[in-house]
Amino acid sequence: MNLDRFERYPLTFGPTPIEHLPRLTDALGGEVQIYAKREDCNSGLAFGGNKLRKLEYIIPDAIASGADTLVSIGGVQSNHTRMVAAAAAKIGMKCVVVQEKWVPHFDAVYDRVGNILLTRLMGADSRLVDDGFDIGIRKSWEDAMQSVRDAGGTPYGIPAGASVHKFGGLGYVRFAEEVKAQEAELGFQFDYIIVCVVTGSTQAGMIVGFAAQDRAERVIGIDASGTLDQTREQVREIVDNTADLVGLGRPVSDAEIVINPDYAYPAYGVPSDETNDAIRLAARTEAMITDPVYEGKSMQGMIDLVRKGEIPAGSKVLYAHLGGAPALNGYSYYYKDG
Ligand code: 5PA
Repeated sequence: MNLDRFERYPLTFGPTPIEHLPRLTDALGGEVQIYAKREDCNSGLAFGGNKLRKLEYIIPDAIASGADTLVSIGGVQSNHTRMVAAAAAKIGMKCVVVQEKWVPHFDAVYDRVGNILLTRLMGADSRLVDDGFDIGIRKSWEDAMQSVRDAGGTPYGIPAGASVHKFGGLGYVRFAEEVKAQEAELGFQFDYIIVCVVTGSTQAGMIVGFAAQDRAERVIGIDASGTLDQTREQVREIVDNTADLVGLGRPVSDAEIVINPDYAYPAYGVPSDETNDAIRLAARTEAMITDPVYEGKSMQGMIDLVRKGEIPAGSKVLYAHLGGAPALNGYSYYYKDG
C-alpha cells in the first residue's frame, strides 16, 4: 500500500496534534484515558476540519481537469461547503455550492451565520434550495453543474462530504498512517478510535488505513446521519473503492466496519439533551468545542460507551475531532444559559 503515488495539494499545516484530555478523562471516572486528534485545528483555511484532508487529494484532479469552478453540496450549515469554498478561494477558482434544507431546525439567523456566512465571505455562490436530507447524488447538484456550463464555465463536481469521489477516501487512509507514526513517538497504541460518520469517507478512509495495520474494527463510527443503512452502504462502497485504489491487497470484512447508530436521535442536525450535555462537558473540562450536528454526537457516544464500560477500563481512546464548531452559531438558543 502506497499513498505517495497520489498527488496531494497541501491545504493543511501537516500532521495534526494528538493531545491528552486529563480533565475529561477524570470526569469519566479516570479508568479510560481519553486523547483527541485535532483535525479541527488542521489548517489556517477558514477554521479547517476533516474535509481539507480529503480535498488535498481531490484538488490536483480538479486543477488537471481544466475546470474553473468547484461545485458541491451540503446542508445550510454544511462544513463541507465551507471547506470547498475555502479551497476554491485558495487555488483561485470560482465556487458554487448548493445548500439544501437538511435540518428541521428553525432559528432566525440559521442561514446567515456560522458556516454559510464564511462560505459567502469567501466568495462562493451559495444557493439555498428546499430539498431535505440525503447523502446521495442529488439533482440540485447536477443542476448547479449544468448552470455553470450554461454560463460558459467548466465545473468540477465534488459530491456531499467529498465522499463518493474516486479519491474521497485517501485523506483518511493517510490519517491512519499518521496515527501509527505518532504512536511510535508516544510509545503506546490506541485501543479505540472514535469518529463521527455521515457521508462516510472519513471513517471509510480510516478503515482502509487501519485495516493495513489489522485493527480496522477498533475504529468506532458514531452515526450522526440517522439514516444508518444508507450511511453503512456508502461506507462499504468507499472502503471497497479505496482499498482497490491504494492496493490494500485483501478484502475488508463487514465485521471491520463498525458503526454505532445509538446517538443520532432525534434527527440529523438536531442535538438531543444528551448531545448538548456532552458538548458542555467537553467545553467545561477541556475547552474543546464540539458542535450539535456531528462532533457533539460522537462526543456523546464516546462518553456513553466509557460510562457504560463498553470501552473497558485500562483502554486508551483517540477521539478524532473533525471540526465543525462554526455551526454552533446557528444553534445559539440551546446555549443561551451555557
Ligand atoms: C462531517 C461531515 P463524513 O461525512 O466523512 O462521514 O464526516 C462526518 C462529519 N464531523 C463529521 C464534521 C465536523 C463534519 O462536517 N459534514 C458534511 C457537511 O456537509 O459538512 C458532509 C456532511
